[in-house]
Amino acid sequence: MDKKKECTGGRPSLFASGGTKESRDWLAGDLHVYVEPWRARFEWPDGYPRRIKVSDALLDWDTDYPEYDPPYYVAPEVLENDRTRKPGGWADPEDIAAVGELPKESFEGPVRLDDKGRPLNPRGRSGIAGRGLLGKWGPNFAADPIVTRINDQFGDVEMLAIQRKDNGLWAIPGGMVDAGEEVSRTLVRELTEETGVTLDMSRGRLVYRGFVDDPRTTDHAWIETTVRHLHLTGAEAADLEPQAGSDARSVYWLPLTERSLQKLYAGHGYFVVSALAQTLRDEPGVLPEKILGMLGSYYK
Ligand code: RP5
Repeated sequence: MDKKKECTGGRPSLFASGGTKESRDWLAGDLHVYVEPWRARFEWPDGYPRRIKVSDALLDWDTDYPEYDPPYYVAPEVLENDRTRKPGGWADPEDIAAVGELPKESFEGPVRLDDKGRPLNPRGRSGIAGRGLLGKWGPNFAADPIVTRINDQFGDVEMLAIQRKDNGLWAIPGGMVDAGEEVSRTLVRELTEETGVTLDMSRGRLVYRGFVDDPRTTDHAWIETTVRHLHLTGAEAADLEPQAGSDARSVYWLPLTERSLQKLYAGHGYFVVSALAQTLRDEPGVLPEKILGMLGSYYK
């Protein structure tokens, strides 16, 4: 099934309109997601210059586009946190020659460089050059822990979600992998810092590794994440006392509906849909059959 969806008009919908009949056939197909850049092409955070709108036909770096001249932007806090100038700084130096070893490979394959030696976004032209708010040239690795439960009263599937301080959007409680940190450690650390909940995420299923449709993306810096999903029993969930912390304004057991999934930050809804679908396939009876229709309408 080709999951590449044409980026036409407004933000692409996660779910095909009109849903599907409660069939399980689609569970036999490939349940992984291919993340298309939409927010990474048409949205940008406050402080960024306006992106150049790049058509689908000119997205690919192999397509000639001599008049392409995107605005260049690197945020002051990125320059202030240059690790070669500030002890504990989390950002690369602005001078690409001073970076040292650039990643040659990422989850998206070999990292291409432009004629100035700067890494190129694996999803093509984004309409902004430089690093924006991202510290690293090239891939900025992150980790996203999905934790779900069934609401005893309503039988809905809920996710332990945080409301981000920077934009008020609900999201998976993820974060960046620190220098020298194992991603398995980041999954647990970010969950604890942002929700106050500590869980052994290595018990969870590896759902996705790759590009994130994050509005901070530029031509030369992007985010690639590792997503793990842990579904809790009622008893395990009942023991938890979530408390918002770090970059999280609030924390909440978010009921997962087409609407709440569609509205999640940086296309996180794709990761959650894939996580639930893989659980439905591999662990029959763990999730309520009533979500079949909703999930099926993504894989239609
Ligand atoms: C998203 O940004 C990732 O999926 C992850 O959830 C998050 C990491 O950035 P910060 O939360 O550290 O800003 O793209």
